[in-house]
Amino acid sequence: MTAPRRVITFGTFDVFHAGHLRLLERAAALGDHLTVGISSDELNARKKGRRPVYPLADRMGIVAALRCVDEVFVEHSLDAKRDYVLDRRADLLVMGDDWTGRFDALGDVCQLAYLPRTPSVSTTAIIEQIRAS
Ligand code: C2G
Repeated sequence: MTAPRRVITFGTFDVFHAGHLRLLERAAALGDHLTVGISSDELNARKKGRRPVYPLADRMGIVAALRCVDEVFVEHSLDAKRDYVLDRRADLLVMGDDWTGRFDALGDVCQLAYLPRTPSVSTTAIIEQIRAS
């Protein structure tokens, strides 16, 4: 099997941290072009019950500035993944393993990889730590 050329991944990337970076670096290493869908503020509110700390424009700017990322776009809906994958001509969809199995239905249009999350770091834990200090 030849290595997939175009990789796509999705996330909120709020209060950007080393777990996010490691996921993006590993996703990029699986192909030679990485597209990242960044959840809109409204989508994050629906997914996690709160608006992100960093607004969409800032989250997009941070992710777009990374050496391993080639392009970013706004992810408005979890249910539009098939369209996003086809529009961006992605060969491989990468997600952290907290999403394992969730997008298997897309197996007819792209390959799928669920990578292990980096332990002991999360946006929620950082927010709680700052709140408690
Ligand atoms: N991640 C990780 N290790 C961590 C924290 C996050 O590998 N310690 C990964 C997640 O598994 C995800 C990516 O980093 O693949 C982005 O994380 P979030 O911003 O929390 O993404 P999420 O809000 O779950 O959005 O369509 C899917 C969603 O938009 C994913």
